Amino acid sequence: MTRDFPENFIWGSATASYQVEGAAHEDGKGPSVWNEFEKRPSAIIDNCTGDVSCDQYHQYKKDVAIMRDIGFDVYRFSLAWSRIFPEGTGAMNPKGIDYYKRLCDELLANGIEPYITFYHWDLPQALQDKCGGWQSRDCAKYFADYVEKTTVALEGRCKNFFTVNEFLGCTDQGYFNGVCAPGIKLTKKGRNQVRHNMLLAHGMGLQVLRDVMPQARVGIAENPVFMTPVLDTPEHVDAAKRAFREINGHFITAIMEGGYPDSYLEAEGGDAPEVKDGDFKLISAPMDFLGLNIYYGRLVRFAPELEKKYEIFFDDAATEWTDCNGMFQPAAIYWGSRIVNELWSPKEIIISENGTSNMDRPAADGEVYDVFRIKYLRSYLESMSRAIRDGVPITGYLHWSFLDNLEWRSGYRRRFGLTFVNYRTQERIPKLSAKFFKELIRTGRIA
Ligand code: GBH
Repeated sequence: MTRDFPENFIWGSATASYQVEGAAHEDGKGPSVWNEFEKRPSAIIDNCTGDVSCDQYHQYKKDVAIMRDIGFDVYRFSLAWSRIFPEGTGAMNPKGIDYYKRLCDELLANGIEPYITFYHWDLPQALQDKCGGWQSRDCAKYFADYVEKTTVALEGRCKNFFTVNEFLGCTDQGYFNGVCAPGIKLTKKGRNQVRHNMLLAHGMGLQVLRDVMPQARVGIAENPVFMTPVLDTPEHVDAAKRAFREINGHFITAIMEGGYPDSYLEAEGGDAPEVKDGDFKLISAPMDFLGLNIYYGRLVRFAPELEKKYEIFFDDAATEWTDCNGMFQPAAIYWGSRIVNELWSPKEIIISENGTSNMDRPAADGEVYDVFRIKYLRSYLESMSRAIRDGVPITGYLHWSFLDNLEWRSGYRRRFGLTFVNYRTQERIPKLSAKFFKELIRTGRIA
């Protein structure tokens, strides 16, 4: 049988600190903006908190054993900045960094490479209080400092790093819509500066990593708004590429091209962010890989009658929905990665997240038959395999998520895991999809 994926393809899964660790106020950890935000009534469905969550802080050995059984090459997780630096800056908390050393050691002992995300939205609350968090350029400096000291302290245990996970989830949702921590509603001008400061944090973080660990491999994990052309014809594909580049002008386009595109600057006018000399040299420094979190996209058509010459369909009429209101759009992974590749030819693309949530529950026999997730995986992986056949340099796939966890303001209801979590007992049950994934890794084939 022929393989769908090469021998050396990298398989794994991803989580984030606030979503899985628990131990929110233990061993000297300082509060993050999410620990503060969750106290607001109804900020999170059911008013649940991240205090215990999946308790990975204590359960990590059990979790790594399951990962080993599935056969992961890689586990992508994020560091809780305020566990390592309770004040965000200043003194390091030895117990905090020790946890991540133990986690890395356990992974390495089981043949799994740690892939660390430095920032997955849980800013130390102390920095929010001190300088307004990402409203201040200083926050990028604090971030670079945290990246530098943490990398040195990990003593080479980890070699692959994502600076920032999904800019928008912090910038716009945290500081503009206010639906995520820290729950602030700035003006457009304020928001645009927050966006810029986060880009700068990525750039400064990348630079210090180059300085302190020349052999490190570094990238971002970004989920731009992906575009799928309505037809695979040159004019529609071109329209999708132009739409993609413009709508993502403030993040991925700025990083890959070393500046904000004219369309963004024109649209924002007097609200455009303040950019200092040298910012974009840092922000657009070459990365070793580009991580794309791909869940869904938008349909685009060539529209000669419109000024922009394209139309994006926002009505989702072409989408199939999951039982958690999620979207099923396998084509997004093919078109998302292909368009990025055609626009900027990154050295390497890693699908740093992809997955779906359902109301999974154990059946009478104790197993969790998440057949929808298997359908999802089959379809998205076919789409990914097609991209690879067409020459898109995808080298790895990290499923979101390893286990059910705290889905931000959607709480614990939406279950994204390959592994079921009983939040009362902290029991883990690898779902049917975990077995699917195990076979996929073993054979390199989509079952
Ligand atoms: C990611 O992005 C985050 O990085 C991660 O922390 C989060 O848990 C994960 O997605 C899942 O949401 O139900 O298929 O339509 C956050 C943006 C918003 C993308 C919700 C996925 C739902 C996927 N996510 N969206 S689906």
